[in-house]
Amino acid sequence: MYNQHGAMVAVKSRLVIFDSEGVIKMPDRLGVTINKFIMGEQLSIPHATGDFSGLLNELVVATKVIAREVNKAGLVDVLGKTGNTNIQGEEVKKLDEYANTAIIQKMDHTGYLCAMASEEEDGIIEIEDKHPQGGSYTLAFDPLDGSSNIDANVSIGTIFSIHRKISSAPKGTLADFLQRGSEQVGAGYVIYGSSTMLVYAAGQGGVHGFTLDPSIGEFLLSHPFIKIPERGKIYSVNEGNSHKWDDRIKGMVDYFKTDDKQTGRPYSSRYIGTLVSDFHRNLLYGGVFMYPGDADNPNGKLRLLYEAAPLAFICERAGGGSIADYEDILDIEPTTLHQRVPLYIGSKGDVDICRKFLKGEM
Ligand code: P6P
Repeated sequence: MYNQHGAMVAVKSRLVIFDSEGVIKMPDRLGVTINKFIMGEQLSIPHATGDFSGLLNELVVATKVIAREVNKAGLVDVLGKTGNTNIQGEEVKKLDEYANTAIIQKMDHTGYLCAMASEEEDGIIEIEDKHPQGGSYTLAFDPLDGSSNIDANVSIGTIFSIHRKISSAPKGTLADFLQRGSEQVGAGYVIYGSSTMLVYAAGQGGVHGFTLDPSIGEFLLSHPFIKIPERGKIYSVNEGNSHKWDDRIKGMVDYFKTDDKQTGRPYSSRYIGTLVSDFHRNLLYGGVFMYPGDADNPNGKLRLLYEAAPLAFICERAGGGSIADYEDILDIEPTTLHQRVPLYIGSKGDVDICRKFLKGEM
């Protein structure tokens, strides 16, 4: 149940943290702050130095800063465009830029990172010499996913992926980012929606959700040990692209739309247009999100390193599945920082059906 360093286990669905002196009973599972939870997980990792915990806790603060600004959107001049475009050729919104800067400025002097990568930055973000050097981790992130929805007050999010530094160079290099998703040491996302929620998984641990209580400024444990249903009843895809799909994709989407009570079909169509929000709903309710490659964009739209891979890490830890064409997302060897991949992610049973269509077996 626990080792000499302690551990955190679910006992009769209540969370207790064991430490070397004894048992710290949770007053109730809603009273657990994310910081305490992260420390609890660290207790169960014998060789943990505390750097990973420190990194996560600093990142949590950055997301609170972003949440504060997102929640003011519409009241102060943070809406609208900056007039710039990013490497993706997408218009950069003021909140995009704010979120990007908030994470970089919060994380660059912690000493935990060797480098960062952001959807908003062309190359990797070096840790300047004036800051502590020698960090053991990389942080790749999409600072504000779904930003095209900002002005319409539709939920948006931050996605992050953490790898261990593997290069021998003194500073982080591109090679430290181009690692398979299965090598991630942690990943997560924040949704700025009806409430602000942070979901993460680390190491071999489970998937846990925390909801921000604005009255105390703390993320409190609200969804411990999230598991995605084996099959869902929801499919999420932008059918406006269907004229560009090949027959495999058309057959796949038609399958989910076909009336067949025996196999729980038709599924309901739900599409928010913000990846983290569509993913999060399917994680909790079950279902499959699809962003296929098409005639115009054979590799689809979504990015591997800071969108598909971190969500795939979360999904697999929650018992779900995630594939690109028919290769597991977590097995893909990245070649470039901003590479795009087709994405099929969600309930294992539903993703297996996608895989069969992609292989021409259905
Ligand atoms: P489309 C948002 O711009 C985003 O990057 C993801 O959050 C979302 O899933 C996708 O693009 C939506 O793309 O082409 O359907 O508008």
